[in-house]
Amino acid sequence: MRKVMMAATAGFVAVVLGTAGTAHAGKELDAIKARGQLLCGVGTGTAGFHLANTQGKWVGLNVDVCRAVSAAIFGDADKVKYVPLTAQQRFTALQSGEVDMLSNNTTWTLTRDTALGFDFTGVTYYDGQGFMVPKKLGVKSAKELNGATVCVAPGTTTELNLADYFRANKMTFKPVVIEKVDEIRAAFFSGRCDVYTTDASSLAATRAANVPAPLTVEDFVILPEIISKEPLGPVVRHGDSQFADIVRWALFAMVEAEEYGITSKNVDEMLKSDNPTIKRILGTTPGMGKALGVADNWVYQIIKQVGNYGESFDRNVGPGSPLKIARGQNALWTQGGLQYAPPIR
Ligand SMILES: N[C@@H](CCC(=O)N[C@@H](CS)C(=O)NCC(=O)O)C(=O)O
Repeated sequence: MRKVMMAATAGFVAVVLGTAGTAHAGKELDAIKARGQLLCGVGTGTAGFHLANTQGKWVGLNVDVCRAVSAAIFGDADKVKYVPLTAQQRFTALQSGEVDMLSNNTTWTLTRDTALGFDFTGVTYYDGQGFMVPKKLGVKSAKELNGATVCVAPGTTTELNLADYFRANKMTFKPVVIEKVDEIRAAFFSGRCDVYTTDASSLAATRAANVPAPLTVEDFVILPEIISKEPLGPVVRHGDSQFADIVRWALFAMVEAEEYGITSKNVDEMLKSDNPTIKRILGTTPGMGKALGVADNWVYQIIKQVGNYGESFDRNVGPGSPLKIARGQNALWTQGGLQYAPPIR
């Protein structure tokens, strides 16, 4: 009996060791490869994050995460079909397989990560909920919003935090609940509501890109209060850990590359680096790609075609964009921020 058990244990160990070191393709990854395209669920149109430009090309920080995943899987950042979704539509779209992943300013919460059957793979952008009001109202603080009419999107953490915040501060409000973001913006700018509340990044995007003439940016103020934590990140369905790992490490690779000074401009030069960490990251020392189940030059492809996290941030939402958002909490941990990638080793 003891012998049998030992033999069984040895067999188990052999199986485990035999599989270590190579990733096994899961069903989602197989389907993506067979299709030759990643189906990425994005928002319907928010400057800096996910927006189809005048040529119909999707651009933004969230779009870059889709592109990074595509570069890791296909060696080509362009093998992505973008599926624009409202906040209300996004979870059904992911559950039903209409998209492989979401990269659309979805907040990581416990219930979404568990009961809805999803896994969050990281944080693309650390955000928090804010309020925007017309300057002419003369409001300086969210605490002065008692009785206000508030525009908000359904199926969001925004809606829930709004109710909590007003209740906690013994204030009342009249919600104007609108699903489509362009209709929310139109309602707010036409004065149908006194206040627009959403993630502060989306308020900044809306103020920078969507104010209709003759109104100007100066006619609107974003109030100082941030009433929640909104860690926004990519989401996948439960069931294919390998695909989840690829999405997780594609974003980490962008962050890690920034930390090690690897950019889209210098990545070819960096291939000659003899720094052991950089060699592992870029695959000149092989092994990391194999462990993840992708090509060993996966990070090279991401950085060459998409850029590192800082490049993407600056270009899409930072100083190189109309949004001009400060790095703040989204600075690297080495710069006092929260962006931190575990080591690629
Ligand atoms: N982060 C909040 C709010 C998200 C939100 O309002 N929505 C998305 C829709 S997925 C958005 O960015 N809307 C603007 C757009 O569609 O571009 C949440 O996850 O509930």
